[in-house]
Amino acid sequence: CPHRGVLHDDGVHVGVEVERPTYERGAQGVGIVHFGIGAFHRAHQAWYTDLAMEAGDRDWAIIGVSLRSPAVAEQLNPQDGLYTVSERSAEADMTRLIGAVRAVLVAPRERERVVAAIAAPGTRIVSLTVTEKGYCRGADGNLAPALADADSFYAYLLPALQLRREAGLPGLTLLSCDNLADNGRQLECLVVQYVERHCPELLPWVETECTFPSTMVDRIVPATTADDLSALADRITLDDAGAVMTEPFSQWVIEDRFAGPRPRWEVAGAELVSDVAPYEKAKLRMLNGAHSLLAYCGLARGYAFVHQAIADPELLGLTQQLMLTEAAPTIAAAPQQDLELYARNLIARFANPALNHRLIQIAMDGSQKLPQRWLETLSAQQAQGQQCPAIFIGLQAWVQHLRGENGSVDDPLAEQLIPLAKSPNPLAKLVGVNGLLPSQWRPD
Ligand code: CS2
Repeated sequence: CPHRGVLHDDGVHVGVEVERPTYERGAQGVGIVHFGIGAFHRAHQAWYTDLAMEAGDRDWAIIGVSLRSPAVAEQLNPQDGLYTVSERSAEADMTRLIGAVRAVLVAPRERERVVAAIAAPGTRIVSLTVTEKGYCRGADGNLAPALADADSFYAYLLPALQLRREAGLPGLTLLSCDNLADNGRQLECLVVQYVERHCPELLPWVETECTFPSTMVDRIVPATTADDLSALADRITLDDAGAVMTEPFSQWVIEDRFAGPRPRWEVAGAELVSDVAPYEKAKLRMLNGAHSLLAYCGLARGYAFVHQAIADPELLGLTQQLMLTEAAPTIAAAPQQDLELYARNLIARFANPALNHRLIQIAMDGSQKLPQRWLETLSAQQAQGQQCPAIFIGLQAWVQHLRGENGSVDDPLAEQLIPLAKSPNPLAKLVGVNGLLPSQWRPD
């Protein structure tokens, strides 16, 4: 459309309703390298970093790294890293232009640049949203050497850490922003195992100079569709190939354990705490647990979106049961946490009709998600002699999903899981025997 502008650094003419950074982007040094620059990072950590820069912080620009696909680099680099975040609700859409991302590297074809970016003196934080499977864990939760290959983030991190040590540079804060229980501890164990295997002499330096804070990250960010892009372009009279759509709500709780300086993310509402566990457990078991329940049960009933599934009175009841009767009693809440209020707010967020959050997006990678979302609740309740009927119904719907009843199955363990789901007595095989769940779920 000839009337639409294009995003780039010199002269961004966006409509008046679009908020935009007032800081000087060109004057910002790079402080963060982020692995996995998908829509979630752009609507969450990069958004917080942008607002910290807006509040006066300097030199926290982000180099984004894609481990596989060149898609985000192709969207953002021609736009000088600029993109918009739109917060959508029934009432209105609010759009902000984000200036925090400097550039996007495609790791397999820019190996040296990725390593150099992490090894650069200005870099102090390496953050990750590589999804559950990106951590390359085996069934026992330890590093699976066969998975942690040259294309995993470990292969870029290790040489960069070696360069930093040789140059006498400070260590890094390695910040997992994925939906794993104890994500900081898990990342620490896995990185230590990788370093032990490939360069044991670096280990003492990693252990003393680097930190691995745990985080709870929360913002619902559906995959952007072509229709979203064209509706946005009409509204802001600008084509943005990297636009992300999200909800007004956002939460980031971070364990205050940094190896060096950090942006003041708290100016945008991040909470720095000494123990993330209660927030992380509530989020994984209540929000994500409910999401997976709505995904498998909702798809089975023919719904496509979260807001449709939660409008079904039976699924609403099941979701409330999972959150309040099954998950909440397994969580030792922090004094300021009110889990009933949390559940009410989650239902309202799920009902947001403007988000168009697809159930099939949530249904993917069940083998990686269900241990921390359902099985930990189930195991804690079983230890008290209690059953979890809502989770049980969810597990049955997951088996149906694995049998292909909602279309093809997108899961790294699909090949192993599908035959089990199709065999007699599938749940016992899928979830473990004797009512005892291993802390890391094994498919066999
Ligand atoms: C969702 C999450 O796709 C999924 O599995 O449950 O991405 C969820 O939207 C986020 O964790 C919300 O913070």
